[in-house]
Amino acid sequence: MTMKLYCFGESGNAYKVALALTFSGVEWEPEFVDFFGGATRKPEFRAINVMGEVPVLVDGDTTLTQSGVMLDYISSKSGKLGGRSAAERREVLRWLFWDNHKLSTAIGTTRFQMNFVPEAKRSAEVIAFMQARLKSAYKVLDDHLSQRKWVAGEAMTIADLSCCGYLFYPEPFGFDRAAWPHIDAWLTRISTVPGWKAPYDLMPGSPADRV
Ligand SMILES: N[C@@H](CCC(=O)N[C@@H](CS)C(=O)NCC(=O)O)C(=O)O
Repeated sequence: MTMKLYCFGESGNAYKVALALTFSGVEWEPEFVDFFGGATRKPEFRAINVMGEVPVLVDGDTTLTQSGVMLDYISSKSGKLGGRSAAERREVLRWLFWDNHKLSTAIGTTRFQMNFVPEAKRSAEVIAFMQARLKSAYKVLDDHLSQRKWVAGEAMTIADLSCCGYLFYPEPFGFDRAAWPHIDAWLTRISTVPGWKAPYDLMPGSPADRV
């Protein structure tokens, strides 16, 4: 059965899941959510996800929210991208939790402030604070990748897909890819895996639709 991913192009959390579906060869289709038109605040969407967040993944009778849960589901169901031993799977989980707490959420908030909030409502202090925290996270990831090709284990896993999700976006959020050579090489490694597409080529909706 074809899985349905509720998503929109700007959502890095949805992009992680779209990459996992694509790389694991699962049949899927996007269901566009008009996030910038307020769709996630409407009762119809809250009936699908009480948390009011994108992404949502539907596979037959199973509805999942939280990108980390979806990544785990896709790797378990497809037998791909999940780590090859119990120790590797724990390492995968460790980086999924770290990404959700320290990397993706901080990038999402910073990028939203810098690009999608009306200019008059942007806060330079919030942006500077978030960017300082993010610099520490980039260093953790860059140092980790200086010793290895993939985030967890000997091959690409869902930990890579979770951590890379926001780093492929073109809008500015204070991330200078050239300043982090190991992250840079790892992003290139991921983007050369067959099937890879940039976020706005993999999911419907982009900032260009709103100009
Ligand atoms: N931890 C969640 C975060 C999901 C999330 O923050 N999604 C954003 C779009 S990328 C959203 O829908 N935000 C709505 C809100 O926070 O009200 C995940 O990994 O799925």
